Amino acid sequence: MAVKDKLKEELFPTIWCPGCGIGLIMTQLATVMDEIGLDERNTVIVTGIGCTGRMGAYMRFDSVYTLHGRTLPVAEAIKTVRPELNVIVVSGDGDTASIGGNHLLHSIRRNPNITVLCNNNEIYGLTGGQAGPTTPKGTNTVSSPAGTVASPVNLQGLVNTNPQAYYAKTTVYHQGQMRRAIKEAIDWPGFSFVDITSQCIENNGRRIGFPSANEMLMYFKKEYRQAPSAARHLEHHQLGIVKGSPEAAVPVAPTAGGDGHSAE
Ligand SMILES: Cc1ncc(C[n+]2csc(CCOP(=O)(O)OP(=O)(O)O)c2C)c(N)n1
Ligand code: SF4
Ligand SMILES: [Mg+2]
Repeated sequence: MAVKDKLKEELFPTIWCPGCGIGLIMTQLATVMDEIGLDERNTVIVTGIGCTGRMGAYMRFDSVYTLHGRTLPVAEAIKTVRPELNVIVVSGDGDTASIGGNHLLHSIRRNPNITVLCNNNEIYGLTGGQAGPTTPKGTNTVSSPAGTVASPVNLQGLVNTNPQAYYAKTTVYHQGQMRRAIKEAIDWPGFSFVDITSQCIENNGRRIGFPSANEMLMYFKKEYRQAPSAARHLEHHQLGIVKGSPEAAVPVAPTAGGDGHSAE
């Protein structure tokens, strides 16, 4: 098999704008799938609504194009009835953490063995550039022309409320690191989340001052730095992986004489 066999090239060009970061994620995901032998017999892709959600249509896999924000319950249901399948969710920041935010909280704590790739372009791309849950404070958007007033949601913090989960931060510029993170996340025996900073040049980038997608990529190159490998927490604009432990202690039901925690 080859990487291109994972893609429905007959449907190209894609619907995405020239310079959009989503295609870079799709290519790296297809590369990893080829490397580790994922195909339409052993893997299903679940996507949400938004520009990111169109990825399922371009990959040669069975995929479910769910309602907006509903990727995670659908993915968990598939994993429950077909545990032998690899279940990979591909979802935008808005889909994952705004309308899908409540599902995100509860998927994290249920710890299903699924992988989430979040295309974090820090905007509602499809609908024209409204502020989303990860939009940095002060950003000028269609829905906040004077700058957003709210702080962005802390995806790392949310995922790491589950000590058994896997969280990785990467960008579409750092393709080798992105591939490593996607591969490890798919291998992880529990909830895994890859938070991928990318560019929406059409409905965000130009408004905030980037003349082209390339300038956004160069910004990611300049701004993002690798965290020390032993880091247990990634600082702002640090790339890296924070692995929980599948054996980490989690609260368990109290028993007479017990302390309410599993043994460490
Ligand atoms: C129930 C519902 N509410 C709102 C919408 C409109 N809508 C479609 S996509 C979207 C946001 C997409 O943003 P994101 O998930 O970040 O994806 P992107 O387009 O940036 O890839 C919204 C609000 C919808 N389709 N369904
Ligand atoms: S609107 Fe933004 S996120 Fe959507 S395809 Fe265009 S560049 Fe990509
Ligand atoms: Mg988005």
